[in-house]
Amino acid sequence: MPIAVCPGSFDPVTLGHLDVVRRARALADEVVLAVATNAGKRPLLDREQRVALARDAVAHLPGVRVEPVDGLLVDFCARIGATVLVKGLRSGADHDAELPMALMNRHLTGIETVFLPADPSVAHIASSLVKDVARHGGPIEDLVPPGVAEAVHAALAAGGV
Ligand code: COD
Repeated sequence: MPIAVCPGSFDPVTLGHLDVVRRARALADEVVLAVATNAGKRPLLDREQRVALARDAVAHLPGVRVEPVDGLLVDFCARIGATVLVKGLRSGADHDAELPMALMNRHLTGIETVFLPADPSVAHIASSLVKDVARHGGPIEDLVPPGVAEAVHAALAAGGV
């Protein structure tokens, strides 16, 4: 059975990400949540925080671990013997953003990407919207795993954007 990698920025990890990870685990013996850098996004949380929050969030899931990724995602996958990437799709916009990455990753090493349609119960959740709601004083506790809301509020209070 393959090792699957669920990559993302996880700034912060949300209940939507966790749903994808859980469902990926049903398809693979081992799932690695890979905390990578999206060159197009400036993160609110530093990578150590994103990794720590994701580790707490998956601690109860057997066969799931969290790793930071430097450099190309496909090189990380090759190093750990992962043969498939698993990503969630919430909308046509996600598809348009994800398809070029899937094709480029396959061009680079032949790795395939499997897309899971977002579960309707979490399809409205995006890390960027979670941060925006928090910035404007709205409630985010029911969008993220325990402990994440506090970390987001603390980062915003410290001047993060
Ligand atoms: N329901 C279902 N899926 C969801 C939900 C939800 N509510 N929320 C997010 N997702 C999915 C997203 O569609 C995405 O597939 C994944 O979860 C991660 O989302 P984010 O926003 O945390 O992460 P991104 O999109 O910023 O991640 C981009 C990467 C970091 C994976 C990418 O930039 C990358 O691979 N970087 C490493 C360097 C590299 O290899 N670059 C070349 C890429 S071709």
